[in-house]
Amino acid sequence: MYTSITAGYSALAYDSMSFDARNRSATMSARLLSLLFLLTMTLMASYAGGAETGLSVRDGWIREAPPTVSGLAGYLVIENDSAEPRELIAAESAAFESIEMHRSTFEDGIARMSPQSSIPIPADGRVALEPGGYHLMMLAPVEQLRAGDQVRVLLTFDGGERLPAMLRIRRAAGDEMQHHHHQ
Ligand SMILES: [Cu+2]
Repeated sequence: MYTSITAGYSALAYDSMSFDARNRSATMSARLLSLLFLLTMTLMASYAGGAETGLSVRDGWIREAPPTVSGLAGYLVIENDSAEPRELIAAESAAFESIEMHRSTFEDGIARMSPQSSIPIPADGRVALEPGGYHLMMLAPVEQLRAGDQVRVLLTFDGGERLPAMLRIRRAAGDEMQHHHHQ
């Protein structure tokens, strides 16, 4: 029943296929082509991103924490091979509800962390997000992450460029002090 109706319909449609319809399908393939082109360019841009903007990321990892901890600390190194100082202004990941940028300080025997609106990357230099300093505060993991898991994080910089980074979950050596998210 369904098949015959469909067959009838498509025969009809074929019969009455006007120049317009054919033109539409030509437009469709043109659209598909331009979409592919765009996709290719986007991929190329993200690969070339490092070369063009001078920014690159490496050594990404996330400190494994018990499931009761709602904020995990993420670390990575961002290199800036350009003559302009740059800033990391945002980070996001499908694996977390949100990601903040924090800086840990240790003053007068008290460890604190404070939210940062950006993290500076000096010209022709690098910034290391590492324990005791800047870090990504990765909040509310969508599912529990275990050592060995990999998380994709998208970093946004002040010029609007975005760079993906892979961060692997691992235990920190000598992890006697857990990085709890502040209350
Ligand atoms: Cu923090």
